[in-house]
Amino acid sequence: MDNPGKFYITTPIYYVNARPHIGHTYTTVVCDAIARRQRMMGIDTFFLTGTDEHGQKIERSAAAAGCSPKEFADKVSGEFRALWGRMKISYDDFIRTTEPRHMRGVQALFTRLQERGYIYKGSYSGQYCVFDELYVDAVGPGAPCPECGRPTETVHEENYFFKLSAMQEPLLKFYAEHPDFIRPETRRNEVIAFVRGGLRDLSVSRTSFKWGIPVPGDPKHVIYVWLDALANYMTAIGYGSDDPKDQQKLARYWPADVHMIGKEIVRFHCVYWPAFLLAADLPLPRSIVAHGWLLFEESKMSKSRGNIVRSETILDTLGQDALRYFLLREIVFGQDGSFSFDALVQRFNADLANDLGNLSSRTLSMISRYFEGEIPYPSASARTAADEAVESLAQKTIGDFHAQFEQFQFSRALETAWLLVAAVNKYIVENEPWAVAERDDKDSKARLATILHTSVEALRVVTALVHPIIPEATSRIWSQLGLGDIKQMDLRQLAWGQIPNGTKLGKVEPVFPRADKSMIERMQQMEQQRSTESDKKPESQPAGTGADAGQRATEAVAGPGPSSSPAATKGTEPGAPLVPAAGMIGSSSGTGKITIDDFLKVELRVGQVTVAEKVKGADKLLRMEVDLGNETRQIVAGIAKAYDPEKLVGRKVVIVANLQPRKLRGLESNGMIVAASVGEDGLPVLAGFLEDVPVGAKLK
Ligand code: ME8
Repeated sequence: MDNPGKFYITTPIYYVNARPHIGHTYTTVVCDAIARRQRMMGIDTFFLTGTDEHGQKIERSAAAAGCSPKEFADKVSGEFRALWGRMKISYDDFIRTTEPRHMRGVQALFTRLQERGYIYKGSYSGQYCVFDELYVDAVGPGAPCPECGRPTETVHEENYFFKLSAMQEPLLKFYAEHPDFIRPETRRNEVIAFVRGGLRDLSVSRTSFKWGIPVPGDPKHVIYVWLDALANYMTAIGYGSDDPKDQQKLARYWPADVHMIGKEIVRFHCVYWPAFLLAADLPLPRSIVAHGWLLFEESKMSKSRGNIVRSETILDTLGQDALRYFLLREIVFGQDGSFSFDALVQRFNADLANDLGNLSSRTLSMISRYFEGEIPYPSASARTAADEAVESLAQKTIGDFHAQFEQFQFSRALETAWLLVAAVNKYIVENEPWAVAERDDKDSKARLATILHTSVEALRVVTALVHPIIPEATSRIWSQLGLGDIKQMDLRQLAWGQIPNGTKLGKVEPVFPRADKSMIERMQQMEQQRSTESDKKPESQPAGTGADAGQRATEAVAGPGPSSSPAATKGTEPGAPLVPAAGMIGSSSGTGKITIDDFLKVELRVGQVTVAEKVKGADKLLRMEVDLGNETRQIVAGIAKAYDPEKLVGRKVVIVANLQPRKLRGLESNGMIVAASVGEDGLPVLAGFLEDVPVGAKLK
C-alpha cells in the first residue's frame, strides 16, 4: 500500500460497562496530543477512538440494568463521546462495534480467515474469565483468573477455533524483523517470551450468549469479542466495505502507525491481532505502544476497584489544559504514575500559572505598555550575550522537544520546554526591562525593544511547541501575540526570529488564573459526590436507564422526583427534587411523565430512626436503623455531611421501603431515605412532617 505522508493513530475502544474516568482520558489525551502535533507537522492524520460494545460482560451488565444491551451501550458510548466532545478531542472517527459497518467488516475478516484455512470447528472445555473476556489456564469451576483474580466460569462449548499455534514462528519472525513493532522494550521482551513459551489455538466463537456478531453462515455462534474488537482498527477505515471511497480510505491509512494501549491489553494487541492479520495476509500495524497505569490511592485506577477520578471534576475546576498538562508532564510515559489532586494543583500553579502564565502576561503587558501593543524589533547594536544565549537555547529546545516527543517522552519534552520558560523568566528579571523603560534615551529604547523581542520570541517558540499538549491556553496566547490561528502554524518551520514586522498584539488577558488551596478540597468533594452518586448505581449501570433504577436509588440521599411532595420540610427551596425521578421508576414513556400505576409501585413509608452512626472510612455515609412499625431496617445513606448521627435518633423520616437491598461499604442497605437535594452541591435535607405521623404510615 502506497501511503506516504499519512499518520493513523488509534486508542483502544473502551468497554461500555463503565463510565469514562481519567485512565481512559489519559490514553485519549496522549493520542490527541500526538495527532495534533502530526497535523501541525503537515501530515495527513487520522485519529480513531470508539467503544467496545459486545460480549457477555456487557450483556450481563445490561441485564442487571434492566435494559437491552443496545440501549445500555448507547447510553455509555454517548457518555464517552460527550466527554471527548467537551474536551475537544480531535478524533476523526468514533467507531462503535454495534455499527453495521463494523459488523460487516468483522464477518468479512472471519470469512477470510476461514477461507484461508485458519479457522476450524472444535470443542472447548475449560475456564473462561468473563471480566477479561479471556480463556485461561485454570482448573475447575470458580478457579481464579490468572490475570485479574476473579472466579472463572467453566465453559463446555462447540466453538470455532483460530489456529494460533500455527502463528508462533511467523510471529517471532515478524517481531525480530520489526524491532519497533512493540514499544517499550520491556513489553516487547515480555511478548516474545510469551510467544516462545508456545501458543495454543484460540476459541473465536461462543454459543452461550447472543450479544455479539454472528458467525457468517452459523448464527448460533457469536464471534469472540476480542476478534470483534481488534478488527475495529480496520473496519473504521473501510475494511469489509465495497464502496470505492472506503476502499480508498483503507488503502490510504492502513496499516495503522500507532495503536496506543494500556499495558494490560498487550497480549491481545501484540499476539492475537498480528496473528489474525498474518493469517489473513493483511498488513500489520507499524507499532503498538503500551503505556503504564494511572494509579490512585496506590492501585490501578479502575471502576471495579472503586478508586476512580472523573475527568469532569477537573474540567469543571481547573479546565482541560490543566488535566492534559498534568497527565503528560507528571506521568513518565510507559511507567505507572500516581494521580493526586494535590499534585495536580501544585503542577498547575507552579508550571502553568507561575512559569508560563507569568512569562506570557508580563511580556505581553510590557509590550502593550511600552510599545502600544506593537511587537518591537531588536537592534543588532542593542543585543547582548544574554540575548544570544536565549536564542540558542530556544533553537536547541526546538530540536530536543521534537526528538523527545517523537520518542513518546512527553514528560521530558515538557521539561525541556519549561527549561526555556525558566531561562526567559530569569533573563527578564536580570535584564529589568521595567528599569530600562524609565531611561528615556535612544539606546535604552533600543535595549528595551530587544529585551521584549527576545522574550516574546521565546514565548512564541514554547507556545507553538506545547500547543498539541495544552491546546486551549496556547491558542489564546497565540492570538494575544497577534499571530492568528495557531492551527495554521507549520511546526516543521518553527525557528527563531519569525515574528512578522509590525505585529500588533491582540487583547491581552491572563491565561491561567492561580488555583488556591481550597480548590483541592473542592475537587475532592466533587469527586466524593460523584462517587456517592455512582455508588447508587451498579458498575454496570448507565445513568437514567433500567427498570431496577430503584435499586440505584437505594442509598440516594436525594433522588429527583415530584417537587410537590407533601413531605417537604423547612429549609428546602421550592422545586428542590425529592424521591426517584419519573424516568427511574420503571416504564417511563420517554416524555418524563409516569402513570399513577408507576408511582404506586413505589412504597413510601414513615419510619423512625432508632440508631444512627458514621460508617468507618466513608465520610459521607451514615448507617441507620429505622423502625417501620412492623420491622426495623438497616439503611445506609449519604447524609453524614448534613446530619450529625446523634441528632437523627428519634427523628421521623420517609423511606422508600420496597427497594431491593444492596451493599455499600460492605453494609446491606435495605431501603432509601427520602431527602431534598438542595443547592449546587446537592446537600440533602430530609423529608419530614409538620404534624405528628405514626410510624409505618404509608405515603400516597
Ligand atoms: O480493554 N491507567 O477496554 P477498557 C491508564 N475494550 N490507562 C487506563 C486506565 C488506568 N488506570 N484505565 C483504563 C478494553 N485505561 C477493551 C479494549 S481494544 C481493541 C479493546 C485505558 O474500557 C488504557 O488505554 O477496559 C486501557 O488499555 C484502556 O483504557 C482499557 O479500556
